[in-house]
Amino acid sequence: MKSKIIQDLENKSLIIKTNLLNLATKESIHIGGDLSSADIMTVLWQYKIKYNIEDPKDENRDRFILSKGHASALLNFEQSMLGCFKEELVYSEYAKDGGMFAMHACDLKNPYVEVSTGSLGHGLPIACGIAMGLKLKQNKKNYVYVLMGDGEQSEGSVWEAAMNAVKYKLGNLVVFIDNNNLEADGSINDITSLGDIGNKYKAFGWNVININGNDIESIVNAVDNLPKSDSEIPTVVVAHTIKGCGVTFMENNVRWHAGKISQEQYDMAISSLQNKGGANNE
Ligand SMILES: Cc1ncc(C[n+]2csc(CCOP(=O)(O)OP(=O)(O)O)c2C)c(N)n1
Repeated sequence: MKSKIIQDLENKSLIIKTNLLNLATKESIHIGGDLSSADIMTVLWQYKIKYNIEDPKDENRDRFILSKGHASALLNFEQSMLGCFKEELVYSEYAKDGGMFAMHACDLKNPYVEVSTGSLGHGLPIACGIAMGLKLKQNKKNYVYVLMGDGEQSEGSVWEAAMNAVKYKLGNLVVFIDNNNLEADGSINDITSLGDIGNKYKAFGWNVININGNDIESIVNAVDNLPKSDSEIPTVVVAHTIKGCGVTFMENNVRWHAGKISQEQYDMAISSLQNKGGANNE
């Protein structure tokens, strides 16, 4: 039987996915990659990350960097669920001029965003700098979490950072890769021929964990068993996911990298989500 913690997180993830679909009736969002990352983000934000909603700059917070910055709507809903701001604000201000929430994560508009992202390949190098500062200069124990896409791995800056994370022994750095096998306009293999991501990181000296990234229990198990932040090897969790997870007509369909949905599509999407409760729920 599933524990109460797992059931609670599954319910929360379902709410987040529903919120994303609600928003997608009003605005074009990156729905496919939001849905593939939703279970990972729910475990991180509603279970794992040490965060003070009263003070987003609290020096004892864990850091989180959304390197796949186009999934900003997902981050917004996770943070509203945590209590950083009201959910209604996301609906009224997302992608609006002068509003708090941009289509890509923006720290100038939203104080709960650690670092502005959207241009792929920048999150990991920035996270390495932050992790070095925390560990080597300040002697702090906080973790630095990063969420990257698999398409994003084709940016060279990712691999420069991957080498440096090992060189500087950044055991406080934990990267999740949303390995949904699709990017904006095609499959990863057709575009970059990435091969086995985990083996590549292993060759660079990382601690590699492979999980089903659409199964809350597997994600919780991974974050419960992370090396201590004062260890010396950075960790990458390769999360095998489905783009559009939970919504049958969006799953593995590159058409739904981004888009707005009609009322009819919304109804279909919600009934699909409720039937499945996400891809791997029993
Ligand atoms: C440097 C850079 N090049 C191109 C883009 C345009 N772009 C936005 S999302 C995306 C696809 C990213 O694929 P992936 O990292 O797999 O994200 P996911 O499928 O998880 O949404 C691209 C190419 C960008 N944002 N930044």
